[in-house]
Amino acid sequence: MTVPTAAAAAECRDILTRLGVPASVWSSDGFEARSPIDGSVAGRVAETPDLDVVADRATAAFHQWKRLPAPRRGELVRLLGEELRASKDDLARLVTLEAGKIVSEGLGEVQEMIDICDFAVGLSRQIYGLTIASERPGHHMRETWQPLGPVLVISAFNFPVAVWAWNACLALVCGDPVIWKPSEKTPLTALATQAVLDRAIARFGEAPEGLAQLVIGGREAGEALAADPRIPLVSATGSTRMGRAVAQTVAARLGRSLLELGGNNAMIVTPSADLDMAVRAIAFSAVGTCGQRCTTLRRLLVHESIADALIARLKAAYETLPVGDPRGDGVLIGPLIDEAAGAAFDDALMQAEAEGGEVVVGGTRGAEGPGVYVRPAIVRMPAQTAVVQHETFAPILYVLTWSDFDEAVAMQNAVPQGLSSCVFTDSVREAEAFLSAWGSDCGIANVNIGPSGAEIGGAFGGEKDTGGGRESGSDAWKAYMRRQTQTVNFSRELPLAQGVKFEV
Ligand code: UN1
Repeated sequence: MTVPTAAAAAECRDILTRLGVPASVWSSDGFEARSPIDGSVAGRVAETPDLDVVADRATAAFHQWKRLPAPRRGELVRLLGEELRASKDDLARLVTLEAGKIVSEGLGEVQEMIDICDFAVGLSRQIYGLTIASERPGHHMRETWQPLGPVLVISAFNFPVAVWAWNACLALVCGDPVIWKPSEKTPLTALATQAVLDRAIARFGEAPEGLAQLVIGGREAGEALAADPRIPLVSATGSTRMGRAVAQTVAARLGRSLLELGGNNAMIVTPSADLDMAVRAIAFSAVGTCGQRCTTLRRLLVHESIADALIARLKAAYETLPVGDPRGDGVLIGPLIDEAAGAAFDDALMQAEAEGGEVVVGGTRGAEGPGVYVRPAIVRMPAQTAVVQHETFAPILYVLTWSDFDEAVAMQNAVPQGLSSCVFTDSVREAEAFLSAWGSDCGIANVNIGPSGAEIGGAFGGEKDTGGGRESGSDAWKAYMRRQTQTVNFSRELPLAQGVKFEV
């Protein structure tokens, strides 16, 4: 493992200044923003004092924003895409510094923001409804999508800016103001993103005040806003525990929630699989982002005839994985976000061993120091025990074997979470069965690629404990709008539906 070289904090501050975030904002009292690279404190960010004002402003902004034609709203998002392109390197570097992602993944995250901007600009001219045949003569029926109102976006540390962009870009073109409560672990990337957005807003010229607000705060801030009836939609990304709490609060006031929660993603490897490809896919999806993606590969379900050979190849690959300062050339695995994540890694490995698991490789901590660096682990498990059922946000890959393909699919589905899944096979029968109604029960199902690294064009999200929400592409935009069924009578009669007679 390579040790951190230059103090991450100093670099953070340079970038913040370049991106236009004034020092007064990140050098006050409040939340400590630490770089996981070396534990240095990069800034202190004050909590947003008055959430009532935030909700009021968003409500006022809604009344103006919804009157702008959708393609005009799309113009703001187009400008945001331009600003993000101009700031890509700086913002990506800040993601590396604050979330610990390697350089390529930091850049990838900002690219994901740019991609959703492009998608949303196109969407702004494609908010299509339906026309419906009316049973009554001289009547037209149609279904129209209307702006919904302020959207609260609660995002997690692991995709500190892209998940905001998925939500915000769609919300803005749909006519909804956005309130963003980022993870308290990554306030600096949020401030920087807000500064980039502010430049787009200034160029746009007709955005109402309060159209896109940032709220710095902890759990209580998220809870208070989730309970606020002025906010019709709460889109939350994070742990299942957090999502359950948010969903209950929002449901109690009959609000709408869009949840993107934990995953426990599996890969089924069959005897016909191309093992060269499988090894590469496993490495990226199991150890990339240091195992801190909701789409991270956590369970490897291998046919018993190839298990030993595949594990041997993975063990060899894992032994030489470059772990270290994510800014370093060739480094593929940066730090865990904090010591609590390190403790969860240790605890899960201990529990796995107690439940009959055997650590094949990895599982150790790096040199002493404030950054939490670990060697990704592979653990052979006798069954999907309690630890395997649980999402530990760290690079631990559990390996299990099977003898019959139906058994493998049943194993893939036998966990509480339902985000992403995949099969490696050259058999069209197995591939299509996996994608069939009796195949994978997840929101995402792939063939011959890993479970992580989805493109923005598809709807992103999953079933069961993952929360059921869909964000990003396809028709995920409909969650951000209000559906209205409209009936227009252009005749001189007043016929009633279902043939009901009512003469007065
Ligand atoms: C997340 O980890 O919360 O599919 C999102 C992926 C990324 C998004 C992950 N595009 O891995």
